Amino acid sequence: MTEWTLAVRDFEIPKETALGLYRLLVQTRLFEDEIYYICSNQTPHNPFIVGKGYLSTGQEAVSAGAAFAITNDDWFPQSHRDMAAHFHRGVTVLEAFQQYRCTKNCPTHGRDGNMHFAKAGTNMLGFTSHMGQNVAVALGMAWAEQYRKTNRVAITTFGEGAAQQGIIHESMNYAVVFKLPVVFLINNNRWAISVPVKEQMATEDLAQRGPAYGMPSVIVDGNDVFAVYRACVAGVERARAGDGPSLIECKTMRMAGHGTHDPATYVPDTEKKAWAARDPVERAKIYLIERQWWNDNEDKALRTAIKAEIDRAVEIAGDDEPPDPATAATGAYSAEYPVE
Ligand SMILES: Cc1ncc(C[n+]2csc(CCOP(=O)(O)OP(=O)(O)O)c2C)c(N)n1
Repeated sequence: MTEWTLAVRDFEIPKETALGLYRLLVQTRLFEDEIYYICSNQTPHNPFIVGKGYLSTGQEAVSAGAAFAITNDDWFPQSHRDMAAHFHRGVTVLEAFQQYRCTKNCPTHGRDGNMHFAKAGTNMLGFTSHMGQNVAVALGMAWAEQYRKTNRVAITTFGEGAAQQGIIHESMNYAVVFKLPVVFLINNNRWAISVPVKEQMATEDLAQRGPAYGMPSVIVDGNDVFAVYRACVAGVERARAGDGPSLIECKTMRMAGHGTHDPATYVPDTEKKAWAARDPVERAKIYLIERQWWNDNEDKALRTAIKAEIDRAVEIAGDDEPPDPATAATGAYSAEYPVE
């Protein structure tokens, strides 16, 4: 009988990897807390940030765990809540603030805001706002790598709301038929803007779709960064072995509004409280402290250092200039990668 559960090994994560995951969680949380603070305090006459922030607060472990499970040569076509992956793949805190301001020196040189950006060379791909579309792009990357026999994989993240789109069904089916090296990673954060999961689908779990298409799947605690990491490693190993795609459903919770403009009053307080008790950053810290790999003093020092970096970056980004309109068409087409 075919085994439809993605085989996840319960291995001890090396100390340096575990510490790296935790540092990434703290960096992402503190950065996005600052974005939230700025958005809550800026005025239309004195805006620091262009547009809104779409934060990953409460679900950072999904992005961080996935980012650590692949190499920088692999592809990460991301969702709009993957700040952790951007940081892990080389975006600096300063560049992130500059991107939020759309200034001259930001990674897209003012061509995009904070939600759709990707820094060139990081193998992340600018997010497409039409929910679900970036998953088809992930398939394209995976297919290209399969064609070139490079052994590279793509891991792509999307929400449970996006998962209701037709293109997701087509993409999963296609990936299985052609054994594409792709990992579908769903961040089921329970709300698609104000629509709860039970109003999006009549089943409890998205993971059950995996076997329906012919690929293994697994449900993981999306607030446990180490569990997410192990599951992603399993999916990536399978993809690299040429066995095709897998589906990982991370049960988590968006602890911020849909965007910084949204107070999320539609989420019941009991639900917010229950998930606050499962905070992924705190849980990772406890894991490290239990193993005596970390202590409160080190934690304080880490947070102080990251906060100082954030403060410095806000200052520098605040002085950055707007982009030169004359450069608007520069870099729109790639001469570097002609069509084969
Ligand atoms: C095809 C499409 N329909 C509707 C929207 C409007 N929209 C933007 S975000 C969003 C909710 C997305 O929910 P989910 O995929 O669960 O991601 P989350 O924001 O919860 O991380 C919707 C409906 C859109 N961008 N694209």
